[in-house]
Amino acid sequence: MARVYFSMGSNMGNCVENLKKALSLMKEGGIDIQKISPVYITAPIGYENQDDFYNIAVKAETTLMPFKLLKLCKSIETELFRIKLIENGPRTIDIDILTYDTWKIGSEALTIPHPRITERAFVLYPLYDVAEDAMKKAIEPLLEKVSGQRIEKLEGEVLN
Ligand code: PH2
Ligand code: MG
Ligand code: MG
Repeated sequence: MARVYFSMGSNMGNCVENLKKALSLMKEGGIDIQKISPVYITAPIGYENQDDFYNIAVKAETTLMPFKLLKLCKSIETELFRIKLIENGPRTIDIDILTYDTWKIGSEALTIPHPRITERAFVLYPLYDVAEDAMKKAIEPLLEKVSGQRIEKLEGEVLN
């Protein structure tokens, strides 16, 4: 089994429902979900002229190898009607693999660890909530650098 951390985001349609549907399709596809972070409402980064995102992080285990896992994530995005019109633009669901055990992969289709983890509050805060101690320690000093990015916990929303 490989330990995998995911970041997920939605800012089109019913975002909480989109996250729930994606999580259930991930389970069906062979991802054993162990911990889901609270939902965070976050300011869009990269392309600003769009709605706020609903972001979460997920701690999971799977026997799927990285490129099979990527394929599953993409197929779930397609199933949830994700259409890519604008780089970093609005989407019903985005499922990003942040880490896969201690693997390092650098291909055009997949970079692991995800190259922009450290720059994004919408990744770091939810990831901190589900991370193991060593990862928490690594994240702590990074939070200060993203303190300018608006992020707010959606109280009361539990996806588990
Ligand atoms: N995803 C992006 C680009 N910008 N901004 C927020 N707040 N949340 C996201 O999930 C997000 C983003 C590219 O995948
Ligand atoms: Mg992304
Ligand atoms: Mg993506």
